[in-house]
Amino acid sequence: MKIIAMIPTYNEATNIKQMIEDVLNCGVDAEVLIVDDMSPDGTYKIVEEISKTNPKVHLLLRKEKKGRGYAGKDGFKKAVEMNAEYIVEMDGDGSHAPKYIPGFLETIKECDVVIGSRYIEGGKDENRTLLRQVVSNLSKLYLSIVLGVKIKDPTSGYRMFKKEVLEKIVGDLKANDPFIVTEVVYYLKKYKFTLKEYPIEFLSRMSGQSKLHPWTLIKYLFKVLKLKITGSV
Ligand SMILES: Nc1nc2c(ncn2[C@@H]2O[C@H](COP(=O)(O)OP(=O)(O)OP(=O)(O)O)[C@@H](O)[C@H]2O)c(=O)[nH]1
Ligand SMILES: [Mg+2]
Repeated sequence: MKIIAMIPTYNEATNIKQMIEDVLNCGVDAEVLIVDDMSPDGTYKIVEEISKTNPKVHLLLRKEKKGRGYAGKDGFKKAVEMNAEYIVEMDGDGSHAPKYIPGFLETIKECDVVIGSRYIEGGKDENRTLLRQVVSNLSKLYLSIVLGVKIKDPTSGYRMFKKEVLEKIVGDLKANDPFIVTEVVYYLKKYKFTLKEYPIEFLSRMSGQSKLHPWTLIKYLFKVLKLKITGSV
């Protein structure tokens, strides 16, 4: 059984080594696929170095059409090509602790997709900035109203997919930015895949810079509407 942790990275040089080690030691036999957009801080060089001696560590270096969305789509495609049975999507900044992967794996036996959830019993959000709390809660409400999504944590980017799910949806994905997280939820609902939420404690990024800008949040609201009305981002 092949499990691949697909991690998009941009300027995560200070976090990536620890992330890779934590995935490799998470308690199940998982491989790591880092999808980097030529990070100026040299994240990919660190990964390249590790991959030379560890066959479980892979680097997908992207040189064109940079962005979290395109990187995610390419990473999903690559993981499917590598014939992973289960694909875990997670951030490379330490927010998504790999220790939950065994729990995801247990849970996915009963569904198609497991969502790491901050907002169910046992889950927690360490991100104490008021802006992030408000954004998460408003997006949740907004998504349930506009898209009819009933997930408690629909904006979580820490998820495990069965390969068949990604094979079905990957061709539909068009988002160039973090909106891909919501776009995926839209298609999961459209194709009626079964979901389960698994409690996670979301940690603040270990170090490095956030790439989230307020403008992204405003655009987000419009993108959800567009997705609903036109069926595509
Ligand atoms: N390949 C690639 N990865 C990206 C890009 N933008 C962000 N990422 C990665 O996507 C993951 C999520 O991005 P973050 O910057 O942590 O976004 P966030 O979690 O909303 O914000 P903070 O945690 O507050 O910084 C991280 O692993 C980033 O390094 C990009 O343009 N290309
Ligand atoms: Mg983050």
